[in-house]
Amino acid sequence: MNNPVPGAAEFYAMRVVTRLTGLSADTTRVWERRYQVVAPSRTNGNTRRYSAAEVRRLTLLREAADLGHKIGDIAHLAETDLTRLINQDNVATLIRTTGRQVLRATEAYSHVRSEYLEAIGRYDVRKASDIFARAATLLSSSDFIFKLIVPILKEAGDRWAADTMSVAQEHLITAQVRSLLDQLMRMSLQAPGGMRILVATPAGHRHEFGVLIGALIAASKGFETIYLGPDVPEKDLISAATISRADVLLLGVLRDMAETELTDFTQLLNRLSKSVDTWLGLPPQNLANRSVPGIRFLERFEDLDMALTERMTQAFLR
Ligand code: B12
Repeated sequence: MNNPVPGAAEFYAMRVVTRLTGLSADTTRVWERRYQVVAPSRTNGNTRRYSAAEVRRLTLLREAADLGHKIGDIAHLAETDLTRLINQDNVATLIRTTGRQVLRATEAYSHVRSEYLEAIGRYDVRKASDIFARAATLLSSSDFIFKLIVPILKEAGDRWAADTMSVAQEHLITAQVRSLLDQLMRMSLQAPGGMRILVATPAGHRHEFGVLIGALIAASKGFETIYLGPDVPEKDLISAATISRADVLLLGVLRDMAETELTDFTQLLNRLSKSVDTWLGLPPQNLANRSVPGIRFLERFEDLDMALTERMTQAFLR
């Protein structure tokens, strides 16, 4: 075939497509041949190359098919209709899987959250990760993060503070959320050359849940997210940002700092702002100096969501 050879950076080979969409190569080819769901370009050697939009479409079709729709019935649907169909079914299925037909969606979420925390309480790691995996496939990423993960981490924090959750159980949850982040990153349709965000807490700050949630939000919005974890020294933050050519460094702090530590922290932020666009997530009552030039302060996850959208729009318009 003499189609223009797509640039390697924008088009995906079958082996990448199967990983991103969760479809086998055979199914992808059958859907293409019988239902013309996508029309990939070909290289000079006649090998298929799929665009990011085609990968997204195949992923949506796979999700809808997993929810019980026949491919013949959905193959012609536009992306927006497919997304609507999947979201409607997700809530319906979530409610059904809880076994209570009349359960309202909010109650279904709280049921799933307690099921998860009970499994963690029994150290039933398999059950707990099954619950996450099921919810992750059934829900939109934003519902999954804001209605399940954020409240679970907050509840875990409260239980830990009330001594009803052990350090080991807290570590289990953290490990599961990290692994979710990995999966989200692998599934994300981030095109090479897209926005990259580094996420960490600075040295001396071990509260990790806030930045983990931040990392999940960024990954779900398509940012290439590099999660460095808690307690990262300044020189590592700077070199990681430089070497990875990150667009944004997202930090988070939770605990208060004494006066000298606050002064040092302001200086750290000053230095970081000269190397990379730095954002800091923190509680509203935290005494950190909010007037450091070049630093963006975020007190709620919604603020982060908005900042990420703004950053994507700027990059798009540039
Ligand atoms: C879990 C926990 C720990 C765990 C952390 C485990 C981990 N892997 O993260 C461990 C055991 C390590 C720990 C240690 C300590 N902890 Co602690 N910890 C907590 C706990 C129970 C939950 C915190 C949490 O993760 N919440 C989840 C976050 C996401 O929820 P949130 O705070 O409501 O977040 C909101 C905002 O703050 C903001 N936000 C927060 N982070 C981010 C990040 C981004 C990117 C964005 C956009 C927004 C954002 O947005 C959220 C929505 O509005 C809290 C008590 C509590 N119930 O909150 C104490 C708490 C935070 N810890 C506290 C303290 C004092 C400590 C220690 C000093 C205790 C000690 N004596 O050793 C050490 C300090 C460690 C260190 N050097 O940093 C205090 C802090 C008090 C203060 N005002 O300074 C708290 C409040 C407990 C208390 N009431 O005294 N802790």
